[in-house]
Amino acid sequence: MAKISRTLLSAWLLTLHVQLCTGRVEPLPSLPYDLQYYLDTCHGTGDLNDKPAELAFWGAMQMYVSKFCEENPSMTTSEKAFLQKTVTTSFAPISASGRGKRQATRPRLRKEIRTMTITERARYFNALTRLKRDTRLRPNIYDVLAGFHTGANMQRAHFGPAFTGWHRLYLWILESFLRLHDPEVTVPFWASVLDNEMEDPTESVIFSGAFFGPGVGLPTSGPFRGWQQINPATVFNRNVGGGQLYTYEGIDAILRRRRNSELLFPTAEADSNFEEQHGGPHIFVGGTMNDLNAAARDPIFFSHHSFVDQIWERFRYNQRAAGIPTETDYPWVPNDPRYNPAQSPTNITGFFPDGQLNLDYIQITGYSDAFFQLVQYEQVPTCPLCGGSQYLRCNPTTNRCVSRSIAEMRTANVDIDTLPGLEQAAPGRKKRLISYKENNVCHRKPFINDFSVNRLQLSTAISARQTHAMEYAYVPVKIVTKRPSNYKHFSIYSLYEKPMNGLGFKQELVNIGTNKPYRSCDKSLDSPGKIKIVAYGINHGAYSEEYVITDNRLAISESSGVIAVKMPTGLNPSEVMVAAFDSCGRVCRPYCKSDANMAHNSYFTGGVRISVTSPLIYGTSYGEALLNVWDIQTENMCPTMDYNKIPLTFFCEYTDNWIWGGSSRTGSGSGSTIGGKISVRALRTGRGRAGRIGVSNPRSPIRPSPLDFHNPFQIHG
Ligand SMILES: [Cu+2]
Repeated sequence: MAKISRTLLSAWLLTLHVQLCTGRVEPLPSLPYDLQYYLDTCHGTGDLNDKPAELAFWGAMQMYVSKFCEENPSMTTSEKAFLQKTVTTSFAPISASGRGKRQATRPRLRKEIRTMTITERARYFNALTRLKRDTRLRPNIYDVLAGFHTGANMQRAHFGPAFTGWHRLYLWILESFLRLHDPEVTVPFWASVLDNEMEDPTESVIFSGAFFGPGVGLPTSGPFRGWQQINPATVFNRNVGGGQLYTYEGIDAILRRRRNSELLFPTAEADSNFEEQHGGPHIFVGGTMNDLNAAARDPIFFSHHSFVDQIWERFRYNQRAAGIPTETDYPWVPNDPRYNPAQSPTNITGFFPDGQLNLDYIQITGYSDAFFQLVQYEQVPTCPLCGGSQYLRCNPTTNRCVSRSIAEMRTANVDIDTLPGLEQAAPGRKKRLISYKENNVCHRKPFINDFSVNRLQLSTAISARQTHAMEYAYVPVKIVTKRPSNYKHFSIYSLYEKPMNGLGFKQELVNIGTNKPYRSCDKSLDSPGKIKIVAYGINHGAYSEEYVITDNRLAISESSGVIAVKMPTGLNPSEVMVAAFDSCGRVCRPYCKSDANMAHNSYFTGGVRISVTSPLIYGTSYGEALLNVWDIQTENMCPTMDYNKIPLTFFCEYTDNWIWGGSSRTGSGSGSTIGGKISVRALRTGRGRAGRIGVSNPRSPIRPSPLDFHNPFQIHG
């Protein structure tokens, strides 16, 4: 009897809330203007045939959340003097005034880190640690430099033509400061293309104590052991295994081009989009590196960017050979709103706190040919010798060098856990640390990340969640996956090769589109489908990740997970952007509960508002969220899940639709796709793939840059 009335009640509730996500998890009618702008910029075309959705989405979110970051604190007079002197000295050979008297200084030679000697590696890591302990700038020089890559500077450094030049200058500055401590060191490059050739790149020697330290969690071993004690507020962590490392194919596509406009936003070609490719390793390293505003706290950032710079120099070499003037090939169209004004060739790079120093360098400085004389790169190691490195081997099948794994080195009895000559990273003086305001650089730490994506140690993740139980609300989500179209390992339940006649699968359901996967995706086609769910705060800076397993062998598979969002209060509902991707970077479409029938026209952008109005659909802990949807109380009954209590569902169907639509050409509020289909066809027709150079992209033609409007969410102090 009680059961019947409960059923009736739920049926009534369902009717009441039709067209709404019940339980106060509601889709936002439109996304914030600036977020929509970044989504438009980072994608650029109307469908997902030409780029992995995760890369485009990630880029847009990184730009959006930069507004929650804080800049470096103001400096004392002596700090300013020190910074000014060091930078002026290092830039003398580059700046225009120094042109005539460029000295015959020995070029800084940057090598692949696995081809360095043990001593060279130890000296590089020691110089980093000394910089981290050097309090001539507060809290220390390393952290101040890492703070350059945050907040407003993201506008100057990312998603535009300044990307390559800005990071080139940034590397130069870091290296110049390192050389205060050891005049011989240069920033080695991490050619992640060598790790990408491995069966499992997460096992690479790169993540051993003799190189960059552990790939999962805090730097508890390796060269940066002790960094947490030097400054607990800026410690980094990692969570290797997502995203995609550099591929030879991706690099070749870049090197085939001859103009920067073919590589850089907003006009980059899909297969040679340099900045987008560079995002893959950021996501792969995960943790702090996954958060662009904090990424430079992890020293692997600079070796990743050293490789980015090496690739760019190879590109410039080809430009020179083709007679193209490298210094002036800066893609810029005045008054074209797709170009961020912060990246005009004459705009400041913003490395130094505004108005505090009499020096800054303009964006086009990074395109200077002075670097051609000042920096040299070794080649990426090639077969058969692979740079003579014991950490690399030649794969005769591909004729490419491959990084060795930690296990391989152990088998060969090579010590991979320690690095001789490493200096102890003892904490600096306490007095200095106390004066450091903890929030002075971006403090938007990833919330859940100290477990391995690869191994899926979910229990660790759960305990990590519980430490934050008071601050976060936990929202259950459902994941429905369709068997990936390229999954060939198990054919019994195929929807493609052997249609399941009589089971009612329609062709349009099983054959929707070809969402572009990561290039390295073939390796990740294991039977468990790893679905990553991310939640970015859009009216606050919190971020969380969750991983859910589905079964790729099945035609349709279902699972559930819990996402953490900042706890809403009566006055401040929590607004978040949620998204889910499979391990190939393909996007899953978000639906609200009332759309449980999976009607194809009712997915939405994933922007949701979570408020405190009852009935609460979230829990105050991970466990409570689970208990909300699982009935384990009833005696003598097998636990049952009430799907009505799950407000969000992601359907991983490998669609090629761009789900964060909202093109300005539609005229309506961006992203208001609830109950209305994004007109993919319309987007496609407008999709110009005109000439390689110049203005070919019709997306977001009239949106002014977000710099031009007031930002209601700006957080200071
Ligand atoms: Cu950057």
